[in-house]
Amino acid sequence: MAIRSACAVVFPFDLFGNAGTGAGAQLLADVLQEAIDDTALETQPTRPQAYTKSLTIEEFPFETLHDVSQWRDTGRAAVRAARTEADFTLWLAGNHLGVLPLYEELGPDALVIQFDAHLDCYDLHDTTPELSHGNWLLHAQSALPKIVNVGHRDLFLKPKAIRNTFAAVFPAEELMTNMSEVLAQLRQLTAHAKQVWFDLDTDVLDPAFAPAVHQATPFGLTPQQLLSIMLALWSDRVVGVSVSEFDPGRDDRDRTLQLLGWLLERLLLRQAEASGKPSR
Ligand SMILES: [Mn+2]
Repeated sequence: MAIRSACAVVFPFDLFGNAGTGAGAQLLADVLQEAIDDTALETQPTRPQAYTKSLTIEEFPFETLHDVSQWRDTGRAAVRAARTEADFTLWLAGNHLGVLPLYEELGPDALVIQFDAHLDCYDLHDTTPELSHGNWLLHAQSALPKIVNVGHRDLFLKPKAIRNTFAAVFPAEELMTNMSEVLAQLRQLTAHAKQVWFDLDTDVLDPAFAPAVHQATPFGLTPQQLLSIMLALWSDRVVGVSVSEFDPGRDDRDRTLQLLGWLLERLLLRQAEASGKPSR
């Protein structure tokens, strides 16, 4: 089995909303580094060996004024470098705004399945007109990918405002009542995409399972729903996964950390193991 390479980019940008989430990106990178180190020490054959040798981790700090002012250019260059070096990219962002350079770089040929409680194209009275974590989808400098939201709980936007930004949206309540139909529609959408990206804003999950977020919204997805959708839609056209909005300072006994860490390891295995099933 050919080992496919993966690059994890740590992009702990968390300005303009939900400061503290940068530390979440760094903590998830620590989980991956621990998986690499532990696997290297293991003398028995284990499943993580399928990805740990070909996984690299690269961090972009935001510690100086220069780092911060260049964040969008740095982000786009980081996406390009990761996608040139590896078959698969993990993008560990601070707040959700930290995936904007990624979306711009993916461009209109890609399909993004975006798991988010919110539809980040808000233009309401309490949203700042400047770029923020709540309106970043309105601030792209180049053509965005086709975006499909899964799991939102928005109660504000009218269908026309949603259609301007999203190719399709599947609110969480639709998943609860009609999961198989939603999956069928998602399968059809992904079947026609050249490249598929999964973008996970941690707040898509119900706060009962993932409390470490700033905009905790009830009636969210269960971890089981999230994993089953991701695995059902997985194919070799899935080129990457991003995670954002995890603030460890708001976590409860590391529940969110454990959940996201396990999920990342599971998805790396899925990407590395040809069949996606554990070898026997
Ligand atoms: Mn959100």
